[in-house]
Amino acid sequence: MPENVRKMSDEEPMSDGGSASPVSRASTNPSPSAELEAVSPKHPLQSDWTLWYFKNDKSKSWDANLKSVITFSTVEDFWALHNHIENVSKLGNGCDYSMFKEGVKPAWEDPANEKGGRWLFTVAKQYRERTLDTYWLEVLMCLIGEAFGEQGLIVNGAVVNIRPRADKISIWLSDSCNKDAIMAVGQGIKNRLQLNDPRDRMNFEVHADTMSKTSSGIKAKYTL
Ligand code: MGP
Repeated sequence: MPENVRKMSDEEPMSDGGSASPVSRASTNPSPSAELEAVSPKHPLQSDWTLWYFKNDKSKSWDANLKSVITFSTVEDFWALHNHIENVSKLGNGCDYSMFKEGVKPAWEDPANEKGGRWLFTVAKQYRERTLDTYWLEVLMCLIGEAFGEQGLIVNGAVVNIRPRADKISIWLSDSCNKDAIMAVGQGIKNRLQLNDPRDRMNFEVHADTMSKTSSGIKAKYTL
């Protein structure tokens, strides 16, 4: 495992109780031996990615609850990570996973996000067991596979929110004005996840609107 990839077990926020820990499914260290790596080198990704975990601890601020877990840069380390952590459907209510390009924090305030927005869709609670894990994995594969070509340069990352009413998956973009690129990414996600039912609506929301939203909610800039 490259030196910049920290082991999941090194992370302090993963070890205490409360909401489900994303590492509880792990029983062995999946990193391949040095010998195996020498014979069969790992396949580098186009970008390095960081997994983040948000733990719903009401005694702490939003920012204090958000922790980076691990950064990876190869296909093999992505799968090792995926096999190592808890499925999203098993996380506790109020928890999130985020995966963002290295150096970008999954927060509106990050300079890479502040002028951007997100494609958002909800997954009804009754589909958490059946489809949420598959949707999230497909979104992650679109990200690490840089599946949107040139238009995908505006992709910063993705977030899954586990919430009591309905779970949410969003793809965060650095831009909220370049309609062609925004629509291409949104349509790419819809196609990949086969969100073909008219009820499978995706909304593009500008982060600046989300930050200042009132209880009445916000108006989507685009829909698909
Ligand atoms: P949420 O976790 O994105 O959605 O935001 P949730 O829990 O479904 O709530 P809803 O308001 O969308 O119905 C919940 C709260 O977390 C926000 O109201 C903010 O207080 C805080 N929060 C969320 N995000 C993504 C950010 C962020 O990027 N920066 C800061 N400072 N706070 C955030």
